[in-house]
Amino acid sequence: MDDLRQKYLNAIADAADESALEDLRVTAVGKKGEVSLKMRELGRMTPEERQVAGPALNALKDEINSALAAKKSALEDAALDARLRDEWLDVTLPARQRPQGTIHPVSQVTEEVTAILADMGFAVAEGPQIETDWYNFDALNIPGHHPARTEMDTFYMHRDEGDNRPPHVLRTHTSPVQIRSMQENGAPIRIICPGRVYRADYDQTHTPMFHQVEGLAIDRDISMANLKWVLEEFFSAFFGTSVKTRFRASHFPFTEPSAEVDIQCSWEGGTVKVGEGDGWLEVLGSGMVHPKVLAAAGVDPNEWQGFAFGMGIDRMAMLKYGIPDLRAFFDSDLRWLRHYGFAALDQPTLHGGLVR
Ligand code: 2NM
Repeated sequence: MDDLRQKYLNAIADAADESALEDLRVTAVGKKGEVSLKMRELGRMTPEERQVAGPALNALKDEINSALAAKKSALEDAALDARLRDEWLDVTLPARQRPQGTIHPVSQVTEEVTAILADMGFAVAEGPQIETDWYNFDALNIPGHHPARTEMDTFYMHRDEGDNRPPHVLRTHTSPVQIRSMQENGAPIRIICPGRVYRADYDQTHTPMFHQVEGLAIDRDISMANLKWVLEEFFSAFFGTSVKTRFRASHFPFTEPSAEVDIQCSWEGGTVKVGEGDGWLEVLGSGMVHPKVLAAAGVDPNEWQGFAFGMGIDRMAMLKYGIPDLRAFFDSDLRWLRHYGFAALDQPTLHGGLVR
């Protein structure tokens, strides 16, 4: 029995891993293991022999089981120590650099304009960038012979011969969104429509795609006086300083009367500064919505009236943030985007004064 004990205790001590240990358990104390076979011999012994051998065999079995358990836990500890040694992480290392985008000035200014006008009760409306010529022109009282409708100014969608759908265009202004909103919601209505618009024009100050925001306020007694207040309030909030405005009589097919709006500025050393000096800068078109336009949108012009205005977002961004060249807006030059872009968390709020 001592030989048996020594043999198994040594083998257990030398076991390299848990599977070797399991093999030893089976050969020593398993059902057909060596110790178990010895226990079967107890039956053939005299009672006196059995009284000595029985407890001794049981003690041996317990001793081997304890040694197996102790070795198993020692192997587990060793495995854990090895993992802790090999698999460590240096959590003090600086994080990897991740590419960091910026908010485009057009997005930033769209948010700023929206925040100011939303605070005055205007909701944001959006619509398709491909429109029928009815929504883009006819509903806005722009007649068939008007120069704006020619292919010189407007992008027409290709149409196969025999295609009987009405002509489609890339919208040249966001006014069709306002027509659609009036058709859907009727009056009273107060909305702004920011978005992309398209005109066949490309030079120093024009890109074939640019951004516009148009406003519309229709109710029973809205007048030019309300328009003037909204715009003066808007420009002062946008530029963060009180800005004088100048209304000049003008003409648009979709408004009557119509006014172009200039804002006060100074010209010094080739740079424009808004809200100071005695110069003027044209930034906006506006007027009282033409009765024919209201009627086309399903709003009764005998009951309702109101103003509309439109301005270029890209141009407002150039003015506010001193960006000299419009074409660079759409070059996707990363150096330009990093220079003129805004941090993602630097969002405009009214209480934050809207300024950087
Ligand atoms: C401008 C100038 C004047 C305008 C008119 C409308 C509509 F759809 F309500 F008739 N929306 N926007 C408008 C009026 C736009 O942009 C220079």
